[in-house]
Amino acid sequence: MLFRNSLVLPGFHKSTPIKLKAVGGTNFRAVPRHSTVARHSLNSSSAAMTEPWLLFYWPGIKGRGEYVRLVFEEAGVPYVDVGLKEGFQSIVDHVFEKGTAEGSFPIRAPPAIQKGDFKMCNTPAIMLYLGKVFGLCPSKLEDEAHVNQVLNVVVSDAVSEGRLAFHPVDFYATHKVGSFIEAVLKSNKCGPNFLVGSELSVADLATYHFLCAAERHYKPYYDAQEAPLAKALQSRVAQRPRIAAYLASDRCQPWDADSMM
Ligand SMILES: N[C@@H](CCC(=O)N[C@@H](CS)C(=O)NCC(=O)O)C(=O)O
Repeated sequence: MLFRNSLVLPGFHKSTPIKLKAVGGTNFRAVPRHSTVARHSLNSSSAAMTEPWLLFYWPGIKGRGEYVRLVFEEAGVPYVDVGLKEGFQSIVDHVFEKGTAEGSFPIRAPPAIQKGDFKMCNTPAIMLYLGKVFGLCPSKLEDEAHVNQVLNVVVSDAVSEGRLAFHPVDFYATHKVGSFIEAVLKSNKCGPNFLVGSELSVADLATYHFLCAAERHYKPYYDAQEAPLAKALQSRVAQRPRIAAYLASDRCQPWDADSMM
């Protein structure tokens, strides 16, 4: 695959003083497979460069963690499978107890990854990120968008909907998305006006509409969520001049009757 040539991970060939022994990956030195300058190098301190990649996922099952393991394994990059090494409780501690601790971008559920002080969760998002870092994603914007599309169809929609056949429980009640959004807003160093940074992004638009859909279709759960920052974001987005004009127009369609849409 041509796009692999852009690989990456400056500093990873150096000896790495890790506290936990990294496993997996076929070639620890390998990482720069090609000597070209990385298309997507890690935007981290040099200290973070020497930190190991950590994967947080439940031990004992493939689960969604498998998608992430496959990326590390194919890239030949060592990683610490923290759940396998330290057990189930370590995932509860790292993801749920410390996952929304102040000082870093909140994570919500496993799988999650960490390198230095950078953490993130959500399987397709992790795959796209690692794909870029490890040279497993094409560089042309439209090709990358198509990879992202496939990830979201396969690893997001299909897995979630398939999983519901086995666990037909109320999604909104169990997934506590409101508290995650609240934690993200609280963690924003630019203030709680937007989810990331100091300007509106597509993340704010998505969150706005998700909250509206939850309010519409899961009202008791929505009302029960103590998420004042998230609800304030929802109302600010609705009041943005272009969004308000759109909502008042006949371009804006009615809700579907029986889904979160
Ligand atoms: N959309 C997320 C879903 C994450 C998720 O639901 N993880 C499961 C394990 S596969 C979990 O442990 N969830 C606990 C929770 O949501 O509280 C992803 O793709 O990573």
